[in-house]
Amino acid sequence: MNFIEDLKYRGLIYDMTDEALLDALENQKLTFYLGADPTADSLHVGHLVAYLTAKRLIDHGHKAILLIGGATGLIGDPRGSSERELLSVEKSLSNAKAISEQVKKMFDFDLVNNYDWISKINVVDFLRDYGKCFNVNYMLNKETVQKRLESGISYTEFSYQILQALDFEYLYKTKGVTLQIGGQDQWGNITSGIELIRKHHGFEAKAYGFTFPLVTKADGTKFGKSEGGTLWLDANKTTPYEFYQYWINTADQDVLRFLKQFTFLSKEEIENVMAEFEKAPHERLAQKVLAEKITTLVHGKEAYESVLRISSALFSGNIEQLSAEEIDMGFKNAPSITAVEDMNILDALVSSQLASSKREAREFVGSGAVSVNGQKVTSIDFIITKENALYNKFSVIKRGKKKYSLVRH
Ligand code: 629
Repeated sequence: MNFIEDLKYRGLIYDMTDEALLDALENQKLTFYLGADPTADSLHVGHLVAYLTAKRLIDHGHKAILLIGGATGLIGDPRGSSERELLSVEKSLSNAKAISEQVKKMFDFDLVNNYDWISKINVVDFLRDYGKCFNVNYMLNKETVQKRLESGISYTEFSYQILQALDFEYLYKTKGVTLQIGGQDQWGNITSGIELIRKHHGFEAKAYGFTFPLVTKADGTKFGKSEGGTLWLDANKTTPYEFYQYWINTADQDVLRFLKQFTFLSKEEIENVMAEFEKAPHERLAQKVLAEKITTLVHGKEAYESVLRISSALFSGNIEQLSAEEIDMGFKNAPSITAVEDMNILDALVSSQLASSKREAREFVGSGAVSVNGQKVTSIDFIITKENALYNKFSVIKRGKKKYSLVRH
């Protein structure tokens, strides 16, 4: 299977400028770029396909430039049905720094920031050199603009496509960039850039674009969100354990598509995994492989191994095998209480929501369903103490097979 067949197999090509791109992608060494606006201090899983696709291109011999939108982030790519709130310059700068560092850890890109050239263009030059190249009717026809005509769009956001277009032209001119990639939502901005390159450099100027489809889920819910909100790539915002849980919970109907788009396994390897998986879907082999690959890529091997230890300790109840950090991570979303002094087991069960009343708590203890730090509790007078806590910090209460709460001392 050649490179293009592989991209197609993974369903990574949604729109493309022309068929000649396929030959160029297969047989030439292109310099391409991908842009990200610093709207937050971390990337999230919704960005992953873009970076993974860039990595596939790099591995095939193309050169990648990651553009951080220091300037465009201050304007706001029109999205959804309402105007974005303006980002402050300080926030944009600090976000840009955080994202650059995150990307550097994961991938091998050259980084540029469009603030470096856009902030130097004065308004007269902007209108004469760039504005003049865009017919308003052409701009109004872009899908992202169309979607906002009813609810309203400011001149600021309306101008965004010109800024992204001039980036492409700037990188074409200064760095020999001839391809821009992005998600489906970026098609209008990418084609604006190609239009501008032709206007400035003549109709024969060769520049390409392609987009990949937005990731969807079979159940119709939005990809990349869980009850805890957005799934960030920053371990301080979304723990590796939460991250892993998201992928391990992938629906059977989605898992093949995700293996293609989110891993570097070959077609043959994916087919082998799927064949095993289909023999015993309840064992979730495909989800396990997916979660392993993507957690390792984003958080590293050690974090992935920690996640496995946490999962198996939560399953077996042998919490005492975990490090303090692992307990913290594993119980982030479990009910927790802070104890300033020793605490009776019944009170702890009730206040940490594992029992609805003291009477119920007594029944749970009486039937042997309760344990603390892996030891079964046999008396309703049992006291939870800081001295007996794991790392003198945590007491983990377990009720039944799966319900946990955490007492922090
Ligand atoms: C200046 C800015 C450029 C080229 C691109 C850009 C950013 C672009 C954008 N991208 C999204 C983002 O930053 O808004 N206008 O969050 C996001 N992108 C990755 C994929 C995307 C896209 O970073 O392209 O489709 C998400 O999958 O929404 O000169």
